[in-house]
Amino acid sequence: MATTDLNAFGDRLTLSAQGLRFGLLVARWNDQITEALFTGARETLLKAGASAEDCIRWDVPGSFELVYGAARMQQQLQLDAIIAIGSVIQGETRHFDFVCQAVSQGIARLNEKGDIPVIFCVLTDDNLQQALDRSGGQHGNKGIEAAAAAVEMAHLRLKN
Ligand code: DLZ
Repeated sequence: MATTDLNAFGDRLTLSAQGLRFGLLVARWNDQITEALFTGARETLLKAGASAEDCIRWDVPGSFELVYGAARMQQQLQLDAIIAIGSVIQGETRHFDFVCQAVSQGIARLNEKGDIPVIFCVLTDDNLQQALDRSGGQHGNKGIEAAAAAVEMAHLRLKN
């Protein structure tokens, strides 16, 4: 499947999210983008049968803090999967590289060591247009794809 059609992942989701509990962790940096990703993810979970009460949202300042937030969610909440939502956009400094590296490696570590799967819903783009294109624009919404992955991983965890 072409990765440019992010909405198709939601269309292909056949597993039910009924009775499952999800943590949605939202970074405030580039909130125009992260709110759209959150909406896409939440609506997909609801459509798959999750209840609104079982979609628990926490906010963090930026993508760098997603790792800490996800670790606390793993420890404190009874969840079936966590979706870490962020948007990192290239600026003039090397900050982009450090944030991208920290959040991707941090979330990978949480997946290795923790019991609850953490889905990487972090856009890492060269510019705002690329982020818009992937948060409800011409390439769909990565939040939808992330929610479909969360449901699948929640089922995998329960089965294995
Ligand atoms: C500082 C910073 C910069 C420059 N850019 C972004 C960004 O594009 N996306 C994002 O989510 N966060 C950014 N941040 C903030 C860091 O993630 C973090 O919140 C701060 O460095 C404080 O630890």
